[in-house]
Amino acid sequence: MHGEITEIPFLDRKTETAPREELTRIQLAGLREQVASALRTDFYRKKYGPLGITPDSIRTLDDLRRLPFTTKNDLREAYPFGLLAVPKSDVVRMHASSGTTGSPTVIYLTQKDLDAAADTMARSLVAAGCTRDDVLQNMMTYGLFTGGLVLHYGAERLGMMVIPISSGNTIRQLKFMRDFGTTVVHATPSYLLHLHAAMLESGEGRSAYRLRKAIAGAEPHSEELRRKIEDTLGIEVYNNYGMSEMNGPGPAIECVFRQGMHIWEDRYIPEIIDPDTLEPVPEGETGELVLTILCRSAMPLIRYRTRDLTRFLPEPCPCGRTHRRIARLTGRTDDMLIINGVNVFPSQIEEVLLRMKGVGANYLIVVDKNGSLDKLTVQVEITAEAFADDSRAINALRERLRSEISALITISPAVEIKEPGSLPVSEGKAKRVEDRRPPE
Ligand code: DLL
Repeated sequence: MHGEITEIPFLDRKTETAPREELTRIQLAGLREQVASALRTDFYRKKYGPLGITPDSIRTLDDLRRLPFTTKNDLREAYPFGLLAVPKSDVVRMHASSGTTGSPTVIYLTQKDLDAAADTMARSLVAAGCTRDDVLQNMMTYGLFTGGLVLHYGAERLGMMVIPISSGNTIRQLKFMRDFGTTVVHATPSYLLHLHAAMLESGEGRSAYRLRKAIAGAEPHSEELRRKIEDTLGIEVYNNYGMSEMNGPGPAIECVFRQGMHIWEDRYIPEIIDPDTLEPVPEGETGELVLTILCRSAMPLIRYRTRDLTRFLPEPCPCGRTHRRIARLTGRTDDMLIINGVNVFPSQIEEVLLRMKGVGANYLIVVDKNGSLDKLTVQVEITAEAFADDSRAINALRERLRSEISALITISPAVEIKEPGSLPVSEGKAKRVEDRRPPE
């Protein structure tokens, strides 16, 4: 299957193939530094102080297991600046993603952190076979989302020509791909399928394009879906995993062998735990990924529970990298939905519904497919009083719900107003989400 692979590209061969002892040494030094940095934040001082955790108390890497976990809820509690470890004047960038409620999850970077994030991203792009001769069209959203700017900086660092077109407007995407000879795209897997459908619709086959690769991430996808995209577009698709808390799209990517994602262990310490017992699972078994970031000074995150389920692939990779690989993500341990690459917590939608006058007792969040893209519908019962109103008032309520939800979660849902008592009432735990997307 890999007979055609003749060259294994590296950005930093020495580090990427470093022996385990060397990686352990780097991780231990990095962890001590992160603990020192953590003690400069209000949040960790409060958490670590009573436990007597100091950099000197970390003697071997095994001591990591004695440190408490950090969760998304902790980030909410520390919002906005409780996890900042440097003076605000040293921060040059912030990014944010969805929190479970109104407060977003925010990260901060100094110039040095930003350089490290760009370098990590460049390393990932090289591992996936990108070169400075490539033209990269970044179809992920620019702004607070890391898939735009963090990937952009990494691609520039590598010397690729970057087209910062951002997401959406498929016709323009195709025109730019054609006119500028785009060779690599960065997009969610669902958007890649959508792109292919639009290509066919435009009457021009894939031969009009010079595309050879896609870097795909930000949402779960199966091996079958990857193959489907590869076959339809005639390109190679590289799975790329990250999260804004860990500086976005850089931490783990597939190398040219495309058999699991190398996680850059000189910059992150990965652990895989049983989400119930919180103990490490035996190497190779599935559990929740826990990450400690070592390449950020503005905002430490130690033993951060990603909620993502994966496993280590213990066999050595034919590429020669020593940084361990993780398997394709298989799900999450919380109720976060990923809709066209955007993270949505049902609690965010509930928050809007609960504060709106006229909204009744029951609601249902439905996620479905519209072609290859995801579609979000919020079905909501309104009160008998509101239901008795004229249709203009009901339409106005629907529009307010739509715009307030979309202001909070950044995607616009369809809102269906329902008569009181018309939505199914579940016995026991209320069922608030119906994910009707077919398993790919
Ligand atoms: O999605 C960062 C990113 C951008 C990664 C571009 C890759 C490419 P968040 O918005 O914080 O950040 O969402 C992070 O998305 O915890 C996973 O649940 C999911 N996710 C990200 N990449 C993958 C992937 C970015 N390759 C959350 N496969 C993570 C499956 C993924 N799920």
